[in-house]
Amino acid sequence: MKKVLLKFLLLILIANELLAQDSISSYTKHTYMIPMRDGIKLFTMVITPNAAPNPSPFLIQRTPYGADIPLPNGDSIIPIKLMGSLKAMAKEGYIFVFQDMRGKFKSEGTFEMTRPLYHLTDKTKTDESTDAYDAIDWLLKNIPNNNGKAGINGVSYPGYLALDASVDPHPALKASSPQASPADMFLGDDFHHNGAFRLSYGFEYSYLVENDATTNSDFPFPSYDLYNWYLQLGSLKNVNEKYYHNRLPSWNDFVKHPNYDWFWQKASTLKSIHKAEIPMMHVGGYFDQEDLNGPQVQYAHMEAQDKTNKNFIVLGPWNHGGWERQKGDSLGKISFESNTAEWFHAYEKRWFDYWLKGKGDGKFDEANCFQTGSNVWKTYNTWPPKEASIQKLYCQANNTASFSKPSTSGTTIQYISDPAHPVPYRALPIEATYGEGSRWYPWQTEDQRFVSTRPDVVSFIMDSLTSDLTVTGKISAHIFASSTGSDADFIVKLIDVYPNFNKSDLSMSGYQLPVTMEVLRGRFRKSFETPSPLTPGKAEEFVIDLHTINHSFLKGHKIMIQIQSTWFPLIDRNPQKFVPNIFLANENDFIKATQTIHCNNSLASYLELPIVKQ
Ligand code: PG9
Repeated sequence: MKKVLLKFLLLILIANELLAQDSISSYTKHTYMIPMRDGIKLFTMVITPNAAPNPSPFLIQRTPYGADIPLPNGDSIIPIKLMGSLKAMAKEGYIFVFQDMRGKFKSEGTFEMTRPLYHLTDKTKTDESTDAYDAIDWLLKNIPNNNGKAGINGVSYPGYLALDASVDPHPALKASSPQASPADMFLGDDFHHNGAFRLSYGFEYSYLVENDATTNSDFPFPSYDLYNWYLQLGSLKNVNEKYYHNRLPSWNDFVKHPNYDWFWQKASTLKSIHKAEIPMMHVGGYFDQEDLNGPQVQYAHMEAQDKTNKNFIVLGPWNHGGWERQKGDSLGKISFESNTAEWFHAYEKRWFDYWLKGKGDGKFDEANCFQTGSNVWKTYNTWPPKEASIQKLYCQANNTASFSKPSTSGTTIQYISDPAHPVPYRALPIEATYGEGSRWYPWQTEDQRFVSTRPDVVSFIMDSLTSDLTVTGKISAHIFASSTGSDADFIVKLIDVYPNFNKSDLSMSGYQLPVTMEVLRGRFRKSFETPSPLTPGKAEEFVIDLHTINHSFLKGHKIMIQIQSTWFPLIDRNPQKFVPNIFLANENDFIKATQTIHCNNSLASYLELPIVKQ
């Protein structure tokens, strides 16, 4: 996300010669060090409209990535190229506020990764919620011509900060839009998914924000393709021994807290943020490579207590923050046939205009969820829609998939999973996550044919569909499997296989689009708090939450289920032998294992698909 933030801020800087172009107001930059309740001062850039006819509301973003822009205080600027919805909002006189969070860039204090909401249990403590509160309080009293109202939004870490700000909010904070915000870093966002450690991301991101408080840092990799670099790294204990030398707090916490203990639970917004106190619009992308889960689970969690209808969700066909800076008309090779980001910008403006300026009728649909495949925006009164009928798509032993339960007894499919030759999660080269030319951003739409023929990846494919089949809601996988090892990862993908021959775009012939995919670390199959070994050779059920989707598999396409046990270096290698802490495993703990997937009438592996009429 870092690159995006920098670009965003630089785009505010537009030369004065553009001044007379249209109705856009000119703005002035001022910076302040705003005192928090504990005396720590936070760097804040305030961009105020020069000739706003009426008092304006604040729209605030707080960030770990650097809030300032290279322009002297008091300079006049024209925000003609602001990103996303801010550009349209700027025409109408919002006061834009960008603040460095505690301990980053020009702010004082100490950075703490996803700082828990300490004030909830100890009123004397500060956190991201109290910092937002104190900043708003100061802004109201010190920035002239404000209308007494504030909104907050942001993508990813700034989205997480918007979510935190909405807890015990300042009375002037009238609306919040956390976008691509993580919710739980052990269960399903940046650092772990279902307990499996996201190696390349965890390693590179902790360096990015914690190597140097005053800037963003890229780890100095000696090579461009990092597949082999990560493989040669060997056991994760080499990270501190060879590179970090216990210097990065987040890496040390990964090592110290390999299970879902108090540390992860205290930082989980699912444990601390239960209801919408002010209007909330959660925004997420189905192909978000960093925080796909957060918006979905946080919305669902808060919806359970939403008695006054303040909780809303927008889901689009986007990667991480894809609605901010792109048109949203495509991702990788997949077209969505319209500018979905532009649709969202207009919607977000309408949202904040209503809550902060009283403009519009205030009628917002509960859920706006783009449907991929058919490529249309859909609205829903409940999300996911209740009318879906759950059908089980079964894996069959001859590598087929069908909606009927296998009738044969004892049939299984086997593959050998070798941590010395892990399956790459995307086609090589694997560039540094935020490095030059990185293909990290669209990887979740990548054609899976690059691994489908590997012997350690098994596929189950349906016949071509004779009519469209729309799946709207939560997908879950129920895989019955055994292993010769005492620990194992299972990665499950739901794939849309395009027709074999596409005359109008040959390169899409037979394309294997992963509609959704997820990993489960086997040791956590019964409990994320207390891992337990597998019994070699004993079949067990592995239940994997594959998130909420809205996808039409079109007539002529095929549905495919794919299963594998490594996904490297996105996910660290499971030693496949149960060890107390994988971060401290020895090299000889990593062993080959034979995985057996059961597809028979007594142990039938399947995916649950919520099927709707359209
Ligand atoms: N995915 C990033 C992040 C958010 C929150 C905590 C840690 C990392 C981001 O893009 O900001």
